[in-house]
Amino acid sequence: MTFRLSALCVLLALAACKGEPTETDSDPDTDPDTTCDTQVFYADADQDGAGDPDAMVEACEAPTDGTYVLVDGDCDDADPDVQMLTFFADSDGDGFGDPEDTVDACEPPTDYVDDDTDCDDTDPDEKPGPVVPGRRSRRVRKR
Ligand SMILES: [Ca+2]
Ligand SMILES: [Ca+2]
Ligand SMILES: [Ca+2]
Ligand SMILES: [Ca+2]
Repeated sequence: MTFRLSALCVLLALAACKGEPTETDSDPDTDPDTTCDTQVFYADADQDGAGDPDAMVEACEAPTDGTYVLVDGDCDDADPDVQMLTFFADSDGDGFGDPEDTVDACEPPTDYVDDDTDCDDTDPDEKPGPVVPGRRSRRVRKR
């Protein structure tokens, strides 16, 4: 009699256990689909080695439909000759840039232009173009 009751208890316990939801399948730590380290890939349509920052994909492995790379920074992903563009500082604001002071970017930063022909970037009056009559250039002044 005692044995039968014990067996019944075991059966009831098993039945109750079966009804409980199993947590292992929904646990993100043990789910094989999320155990890889995702990386950000950038589409490299012109295959110059630099990706388009506007066409990024987050995945475990590089997508197979097209060329993807791990580095971005391609300002023009349709032209393999163009990656970053070079801009020149225009400190005096005359619209002409200093060839000695450059920065690589896709868009010109504040006070930078895509011109490198300013002969004196501290003087807005010193710039390429017709020489103002009667004005003496500082660059030819020598001791
Ligand atoms: Ca590219
Ligand atoms: Ca390019
Ligand atoms: Ca300038
Ligand atoms: Ca100038």
